[in-house]
Amino acid sequence: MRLKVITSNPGKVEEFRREFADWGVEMEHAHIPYDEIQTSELEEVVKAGMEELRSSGLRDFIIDDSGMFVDALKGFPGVYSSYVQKTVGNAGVLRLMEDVSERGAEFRCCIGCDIDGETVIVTGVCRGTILREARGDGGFGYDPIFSPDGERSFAEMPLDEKNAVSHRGNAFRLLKDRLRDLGLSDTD
Ligand code: ITT
Repeated sequence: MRLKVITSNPGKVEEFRREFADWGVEMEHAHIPYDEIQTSELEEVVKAGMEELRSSGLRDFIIDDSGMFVDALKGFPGVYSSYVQKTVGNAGVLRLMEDVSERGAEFRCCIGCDIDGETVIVTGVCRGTILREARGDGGFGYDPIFSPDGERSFAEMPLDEKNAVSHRGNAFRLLKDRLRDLGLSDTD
């Protein structure tokens, strides 16, 4: 089985490859631009992206729209996570959180998969906290400032440990369940 992972983010491709390595699925990184519509729901972005890509004739692909939702900021940056990361970055988020004691946040990851004529859309969530300073060199994006256990940041965890608890890892597990239900897995 071969799937194109359509993203501008090589970090996501690495996570997909690692997670699907034991499934005999080959993940091919592809840069194919599609519109990310402006809405408050990740699922809506993914649905619209899948329709656009399918109507261009593309088949057997995966897209992923994710965001970090900070409780004290009423869910910001959320669907604006990409823009905020590119503009003010982790330092900007830490500045916004400087005098805030309520540090709760969650990552959400919505994955859309077109496979064998089927469309599957799943969402995974990971609760955690925003750290007081950036820590670690692994991962990408907000990984240095987000911790799922209040101790280590995602950027301080080996990839397998991040996948075991992360929003994307949780979405992977839901996706695998759905692919199994559809009889599309190489394993039981
Ligand atoms: P594509 O849309 O091209 O896939 P992107 O990096 O813009 O790539 P998103 O819109 O899904 O991806 O992500 C929004 C932001 O959240 C972006 O800055 C990411 O780096 C960040 N992000 C997504 N998943 C993350 C993760 O697992 N750890 C840390 N940051 C993450």
